[in-house]
Amino acid sequence: MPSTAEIRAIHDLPLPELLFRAATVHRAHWNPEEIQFCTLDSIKTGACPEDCAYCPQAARYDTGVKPEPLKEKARVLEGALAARAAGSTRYCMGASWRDVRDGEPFDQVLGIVSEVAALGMEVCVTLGMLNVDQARRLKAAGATVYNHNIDSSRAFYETIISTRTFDDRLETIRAVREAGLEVCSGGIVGMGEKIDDRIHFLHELTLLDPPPESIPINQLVAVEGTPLAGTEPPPPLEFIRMIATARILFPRSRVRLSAGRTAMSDELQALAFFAGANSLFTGDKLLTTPNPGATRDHVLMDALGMRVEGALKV
Ligand code: SAM
Ligand code: DTB
Ligand code: SF4
Repeated sequence: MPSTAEIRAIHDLPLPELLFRAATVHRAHWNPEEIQFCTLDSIKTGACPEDCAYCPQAARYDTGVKPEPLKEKARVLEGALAARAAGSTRYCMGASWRDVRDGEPFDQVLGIVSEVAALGMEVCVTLGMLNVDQARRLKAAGATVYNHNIDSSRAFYETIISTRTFDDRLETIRAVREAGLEVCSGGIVGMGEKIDDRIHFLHELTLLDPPPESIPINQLVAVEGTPLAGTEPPPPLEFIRMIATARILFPRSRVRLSAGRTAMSDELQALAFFAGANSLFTGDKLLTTPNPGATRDHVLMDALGMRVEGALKV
């Protein structure tokens, strides 16, 4: 495993060298002309009891997000069908829960998971903390992967979330692994963290054995009403350094260019793909905030001469 000093040395390479190395690793393991399209669906929105400083869905911040109960299955399936038609091969369903509780709502989620899986899509869910038994039930229902981000370094994490610990996050990731689900875990850049926090964040990911199959790198969407409102976005090339370093450290993982794309130019996104990002969220909305729609993303793929990976025939 690389040390934090070794990760920092990669991260700080002269940019052309960093990009060259990342692109070389990328080509050795992936088709660099293809990008996986995923679509998010917020199946239960807002009124979350947690205090994640970045999150518009935390009940304690006045962000204008309208709380909504668990979505009906038919409405989720409509969304999944539309996403599949727009080229998405993975449907990611998020709930603003602190943790999964056994009972009716979780049973409903299991029903939704099996029907989305029946559409031939990879199914990802992110429902907060869970135990091994619950992870096994999700897997049995047809889920492919569970998203649970470590968000940042252990030290910085503790300054942005107080209602659960970094170790709680790692515990859930262990449960997900034990159940045989793939792990999707990444974090957020641009919350005011230092470069060293980003290095420690990547280092924590290297300690997960095996590393996550997919690593979302989000740029903070600074939402009015959250404690992080007004935070300046990170310098664009610092964001690219994170993508490139993640690609070098995790040659076989998907690196997902996640939240924050509405604030990025086409050129910056192209650079992220060159640096090894090979997945994105498409669709008008992430969970509650705007995102470039599928039409925009198809135009981008065409302009770059790239393709959507494995779009299913409908
Ligand atoms: N409640 C569950 C949880 O916290 O694990 C699942 C949903 S939560 C919204 C999923 C992830 O979205 C968070 O872990 C965080 O990394 C990311 N996220 C939330 N708000 C964000 C924002 N404003 N900008 C960028 N990423 C954000
Ligand atoms: C991830 O890392 N990013 C996605 C997904 N996993 C669940 C969520 C981004 C949310 C951005 C803020 C919002 O739209 O509410
Ligand atoms: Fe709740 Fe997840 Fe948002 Fe934290 S990130 S406030 S747990 S929905």
